[in-house]
Amino acid sequence: MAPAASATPVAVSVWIGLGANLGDRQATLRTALTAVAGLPGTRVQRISSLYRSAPVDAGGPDYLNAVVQVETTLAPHALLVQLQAIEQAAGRERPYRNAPRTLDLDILLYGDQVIDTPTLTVPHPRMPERAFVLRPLAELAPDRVPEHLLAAVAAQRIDRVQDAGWAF
Ligand code: PH2
Ligand code: MG
Ligand code: MG
Repeated sequence: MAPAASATPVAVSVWIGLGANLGDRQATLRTALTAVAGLPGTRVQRISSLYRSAPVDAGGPDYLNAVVQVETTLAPHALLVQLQAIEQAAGRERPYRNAPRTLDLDILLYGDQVIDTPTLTVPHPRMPERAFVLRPLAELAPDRVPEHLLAAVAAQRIDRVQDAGWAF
């Protein structure tokens, strides 16, 4: 039988990467998590540890990075628009590619979907070469992070931040 027109959209598990290397990085990431938790149709499932990492293919101060797993009924591009609004609210500027930033929110995985549009590519295309994505993602979704990828980025400088204040 076909679903009723008013059927509730199915919630999908989505993993979002968070990064910041300007300003009060940890405060910005916390505020961003609160904003993500408040998005329509969205529930935070788990948050990874906090990591400090050297900039990859970029300059500026060290980054703080983490990954959050949500369940959301937002469609991929609708979620992207919402995440960009949260970046804007954090004072994000885009003077050049990979410029230091107050906040970066990237959709890493949207369920099992493969998305290739001019504005959104999922899985995130540079994920496999970035320890600052793979390490926190492996905490939450080890089945999505093969060991050989972790081994390949083992030389990148990244440290888990021991900070009780990060626990939510
Ligand atoms: N983000 C980038 C480029 N380089 N390096 C680290 N360590 N962390 C990031 O979040 C990051 C980066 C572009 O989004
Ligand atoms: Mg990014
Ligand atoms: Mg981004």
